[in-house]
Amino acid sequence: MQKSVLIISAFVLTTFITQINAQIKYTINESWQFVKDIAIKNINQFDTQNIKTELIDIPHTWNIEDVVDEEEGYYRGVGWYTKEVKIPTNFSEKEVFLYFEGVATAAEVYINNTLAKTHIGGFTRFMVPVSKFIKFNEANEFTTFKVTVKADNSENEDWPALRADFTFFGGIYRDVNLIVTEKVHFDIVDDAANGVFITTPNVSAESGDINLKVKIKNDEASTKKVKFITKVFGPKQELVQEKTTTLKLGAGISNEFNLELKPVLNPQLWSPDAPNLYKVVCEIYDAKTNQKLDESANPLGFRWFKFDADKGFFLNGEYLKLIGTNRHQDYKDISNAVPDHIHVEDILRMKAMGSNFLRIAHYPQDPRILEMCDRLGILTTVETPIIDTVTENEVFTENCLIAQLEMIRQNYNHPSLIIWAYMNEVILHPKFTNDKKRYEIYTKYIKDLAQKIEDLTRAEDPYRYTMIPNHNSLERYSNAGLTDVPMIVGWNIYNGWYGGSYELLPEKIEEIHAAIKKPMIITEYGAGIDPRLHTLYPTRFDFTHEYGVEYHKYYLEYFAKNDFIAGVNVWNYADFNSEGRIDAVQSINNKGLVGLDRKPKDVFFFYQASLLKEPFVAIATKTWGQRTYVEDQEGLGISTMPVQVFSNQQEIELQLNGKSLGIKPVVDKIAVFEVPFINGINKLVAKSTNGTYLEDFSEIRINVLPIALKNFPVGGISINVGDQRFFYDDKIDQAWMFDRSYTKGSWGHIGGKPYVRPDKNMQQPYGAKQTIKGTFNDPIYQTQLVGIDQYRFDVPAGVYEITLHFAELEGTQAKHLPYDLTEETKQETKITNRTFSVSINNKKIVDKIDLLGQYGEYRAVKIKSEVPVKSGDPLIVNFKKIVGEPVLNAIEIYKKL
Ligand code: GCB
Ligand code: CA
Repeated sequence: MQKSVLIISAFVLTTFITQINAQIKYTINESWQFVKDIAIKNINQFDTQNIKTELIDIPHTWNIEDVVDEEEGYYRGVGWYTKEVKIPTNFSEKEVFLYFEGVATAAEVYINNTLAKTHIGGFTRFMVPVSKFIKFNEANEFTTFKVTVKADNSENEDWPALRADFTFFGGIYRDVNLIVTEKVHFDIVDDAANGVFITTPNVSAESGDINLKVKIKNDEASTKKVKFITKVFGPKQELVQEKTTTLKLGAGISNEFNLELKPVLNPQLWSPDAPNLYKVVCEIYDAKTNQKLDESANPLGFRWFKFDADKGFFLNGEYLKLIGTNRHQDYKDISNAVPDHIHVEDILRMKAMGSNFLRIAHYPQDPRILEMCDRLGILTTVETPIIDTVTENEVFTENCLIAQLEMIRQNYNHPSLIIWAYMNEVILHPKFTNDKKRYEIYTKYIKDLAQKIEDLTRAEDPYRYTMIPNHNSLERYSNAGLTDVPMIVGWNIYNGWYGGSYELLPEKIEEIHAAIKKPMIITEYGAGIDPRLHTLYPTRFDFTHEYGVEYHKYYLEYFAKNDFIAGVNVWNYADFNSEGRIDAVQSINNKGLVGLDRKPKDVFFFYQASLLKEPFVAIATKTWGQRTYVEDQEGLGISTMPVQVFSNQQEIELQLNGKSLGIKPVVDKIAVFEVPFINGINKLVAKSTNGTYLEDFSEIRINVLPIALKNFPVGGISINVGDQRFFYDDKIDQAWMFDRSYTKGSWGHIGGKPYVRPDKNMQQPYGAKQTIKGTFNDPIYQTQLVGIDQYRFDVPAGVYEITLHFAELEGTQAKHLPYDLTEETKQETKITNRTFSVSINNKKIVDKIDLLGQYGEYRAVKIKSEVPVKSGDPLIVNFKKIVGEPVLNAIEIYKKL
C-alpha cells in the first residue's frame, strides 16, 4: 500500500513537471464542500469543522429542485464552497491563477481565508491571481492552499439583470480551472481575456489583413527581452505564415503591443457553408535562454459583412438571410450547470436544423458555444443582460459597463460573432409611469446608460455591429431615444401568441422599419408548445404542436419574402426554466423548438424542411406516438386524422401499414394526408417520389375508441373535459382524448360550457392561466366544463371504476360567494363560490363538494369510485348544483369486470 502511494505521487509530479513549458491549465471541479446558508455572513463564520457541508462537484447550482417544486420562489442568497488544492511546491517560481468560467451572480474568492477577488456578473469569466496568497512549503514536494468561494444569487438592485423571464440559478455553475504560467505570460488577468486580440480590418476574396494587439505581463523584477513568434495556420493546419519579433517588457506591468502581419492572399473565406477556420498561435520565448514562456492559440476567420437598413445582411458580398434561434444555458434536471457536451450537442442540433444564426441570449454563455459556432458556421450575436428594468445609480451603471467590457474582451477573436448587443426589452417594466416628468428622467437615464455602453463597445471593437433588442412598442423605445443609439435595432414580436393574430405581423414590422430606418433583426418570436399537447383545432395560446407549426409557418414565409429583415431568431431553441411562469408546464417557458430534454417538437422538423438545402422529409408524429381517439363511424374501428409531412420536395408519398395513401403535393413545406388509423400499431412511411432515396418512418399506437361502448375498450377511456386538445402524460404513458357531447348509445357530456378565463387582456382565453398544484398534468385541469349536468356512458353490464378530476379555477381573482357548509358550522362562514354533489347511477359519490373550501384554488382533486351497472342500464354521472355551477375537468372510466 505504502509503495503504490509513493509511485502515484512520483508519477503525478513528473506529469506536472513535463507539462510546464508554457502554461498549464486543468480543471479543479471535483470534491468541493458546499453549504447553502443565509446565516453564514462571512468567511469567519464558514467553519467546515462545525458546519455540515455537502460534497459536490462543479458545475453546480443549488436551485435544481426548488425551481420545479410547487412552492413559489426559489433560494436567492449565499452559497459557500471550499476545497483544498494541492500543487507542486516548485510552482512558487511560477504564477498561479484560478480561472472561473461562471459564478452566479456575484463571487468572493478567498485563498487561505484572505479575500483575493470579488466579481459581479454571473455570465462572464474571471481570473484570480493566487500566488501571493499561498505559503509555499519548501520542505515538501507539494503545497496545499484553501480556496473558499462565496457565491451569491440574491436580488440586488446593483446587479444586472434585475428581473427577467428565466430562473436566476445560483452557484459555481461552470468550470473552475487552475492555471500556471511563467513569470512572463500573456495578460490573462485583465478582464480574463487571453491577451491576444485579433482584427481583420480589410478582407476581400483576394486578401485578408491580420492585425494583433497583444498584452504581456512581466511579473519579474526587471525588464525582460523576449522573442515573440506568431504563426498563422490555415484550415488544414498548414503553416501560412510566421513572424518573429523581439519585444522588451517593462517589469511588473502589462505591456501592450500592436503587430501587423502580412495579409493572407486569396484567403479561404469563412461562411456558414464553408466555415474555414484559421488559427493564430503566439509564442513568447526568453530571448536569452530561448526557453518557451507562454503560448496562446486563437481562431481566425476571414469574412466581411454588412447590414443595410433596406437590403438586409450581406456576408462576403452576398445576400444572406440570417435565420436561427435564441438559446438559454439550461437543461432538464441539470438547470444551468450544464456539462460541456450539452453545449456541443446543442450547436450541432442547430446546424442540423439549418440555422445560420444564433442569438446568445440573454447573456454570454460557456466558451464552447462560440467555439462550436466558429467551427460549424453559425453567425452570432451575444449580449449583456440588462433586462426589463434598471436601477438609476452609478454602481449599476458601472456593473453594466464592466459586464459589457468583459464580454467583448473574452470573446473577441471569434469569427462567428458579428454583433455585440446589450439590454433586452429594457422598458418592459418601466418605473414612474404615473409621473410623466419622472418617467422622462428614468428613460433618459436608460438612454445615457445605453450611450455609455455603445461608446465603450465601439471603442473596443470598431469592426462589429451593435444592437439593442426592444419589444413590441415602437413608440416606447423611440420616444426614449433608445433606437438612436445602436447600429442595429432588434425587435421582439409575439403577435399571434400573447395577443392579436399573427396576421398583424407585417403591419407591425413595416411600421418599425419605416420609422427607424436602421438595419433590423427580429430578435424574438415564438409560440408556446407543451410537448404533450396536440389538437385538430389549433388556436392561439393553446400550447399545441399544431398551433406552433401554423404560427411559425406564417412568420417564416413573411420573413423570407422581406429582404430588409436582416435576421430572425426564434424564441427559443429549447424550453427553459422560468420559475414564475404559469403555462402548460409549470415554471417552464415552452417556446422551444425542442424540449428541455432536447426532444424535437413538430416545429423543429418544419424548420428543417424550410431551411435545409439537402433533401428532407419528416412525418409530424414523432411527438405523438401514443393516442386515444374515437372511431369515424360506429363499428368501423378506424380513426381518421390528418398527418402533416414536412419536406422540401415537390411531392411526397405516404404509406400506412404497407399500403399507399397516395401522393400529395408539398405546399409551403407541408403535405397533409388524411390517415385512416387502425386500433393498435400503425406504421407510416413517407417517401420521395422521384426515385432518390428519401424516407421517414413513424410508429403510432392508437387506442381507437368505439362510438358505441358495446365492446368496452379494455384499457378504459381517459377524457380531457372542457377542452379540444389531446394530452399525453409522458410520465405514466397515458393518452387522453378531448371531450364530446353525448349521443344515444354512445358516451359524452350533457350540459355545461367550457371554462373561459375572466382575463380580458388575453382576448382569446384557453383554460385557466394558473399553475395547478398537486399534478404535473396542468393542461388537463386548466380546462373544465362549467354547469355540467351529466356525463353518460351507455355501457354493457359490469363493474366500472370512474375517476373524476376537478380543480377550482375561480380562485383569488374571482368573486367568492359566502356559503355555510353544514348546519353545524352555521356561524362559521366560508368563502367559496361553488358547492355541488355527484352521484353515479343514483349512488351519492361526492356529497356537497366545495373545491375551494376543502382543497383550495387551483389544486388537482381526483376521486375514484366503483359502480356496478346492471344489464340495460347506462352509467350516468350526475352533477347536482347547490351553490354556483358544478364543474368537471376530466373523467376516466375503466371496466373491472
Ligand atoms: C421576451 C423576453 C424573453 C421571454 C419571452 C417570452 O420578449 O425577451 O426573455 O422569455 O419574451 O417567452 O415571453
Ligand atoms: Ca380538462
